[in-house]
Amino acid sequence: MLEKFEGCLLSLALGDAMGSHRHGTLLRYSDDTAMTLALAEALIERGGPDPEHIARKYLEAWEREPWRGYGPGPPRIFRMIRRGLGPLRLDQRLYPGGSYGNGAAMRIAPVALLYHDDPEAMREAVEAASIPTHSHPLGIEGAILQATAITIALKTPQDGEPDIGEFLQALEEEAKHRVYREKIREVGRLLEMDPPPSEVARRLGNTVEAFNSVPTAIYLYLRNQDPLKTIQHAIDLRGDTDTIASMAAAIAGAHKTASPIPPQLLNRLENKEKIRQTAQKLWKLKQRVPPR
Ligand code: RVK
Ligand code: MG
Repeated sequence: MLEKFEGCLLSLALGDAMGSHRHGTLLRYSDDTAMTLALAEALIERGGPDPEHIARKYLEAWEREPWRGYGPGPPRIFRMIRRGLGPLRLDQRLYPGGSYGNGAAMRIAPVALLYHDDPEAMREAVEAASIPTHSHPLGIEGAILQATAITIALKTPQDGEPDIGEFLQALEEEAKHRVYREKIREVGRLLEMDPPPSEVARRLGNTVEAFNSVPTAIYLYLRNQDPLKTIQHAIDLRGDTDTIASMAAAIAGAHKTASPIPPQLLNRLENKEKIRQTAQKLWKLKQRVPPR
């Protein structure tokens, strides 16, 4: 399980970095990984989800590294928090009903790792991790589906295959909104065909809205399973490549660990050891958090 925790976060960061198309020897990651690490630290420091503490950790991560490539909303929210507002649900001042961008889903992996055997606690923690910047029900539901996919991948034996029917059924049970239920069914139909990347993008989406990227990431994982193949396929889809590659790879890494990734590639990942240590700390914390 420790290797699966490490595989999830390392693949997440590698997908983010490769999908960001920042060329150079160093594979530099973006806001997806920066916020994932901030969320992990918040959970580790408090031993669980405290939404106001999580909001402060996001703010601090942005203040340290504002150049990571954040979406349009979060930096505006962080400036409002600095002015003394919030710190929760300030996205509702920017977008009607809050943000349904994929920003809540892209960073949710630490919650999935910590609560993979407790769906109720996981849903609560997903909400706590989302509402500092993404309080729209469709934004939160995207994060719940991404977290659920990671939990199933964690339970799938490393050398085994996921049962596609069961996998999609478990996701459909979590999906309350029609847009997600329909996209999950579309994932099932597309897996029975061999569609080119352009058709996958057209039918599932490849843009920054959670409902146009989380089901796409789940499809890419189920199609490829291997973390690196998943990332390459995500890049072929174009659009929001860093976040879709990152979310898909987080699921693939939770299933397969990071062991199938060539070491010469993984060694180029920025802050690889810090990411690995974060996974180890979450795993240690997990030993102390018994299922309810
Ligand atoms: C550059 C209408 C809405 C909406 C609502 C749209 C970074 C807006 C990350 C908004 C991610 C966009 C990516 C992104 C997203 C959201 N009505 N439109 N209620 N809610 N939108 O600003 O953190 O890459 O067009 O919250 O989710 O790596 O600008 O950003 O790939 O979705 O940007 O929502 O990041 P934001 P984010
Ligand atoms: Mg990004």
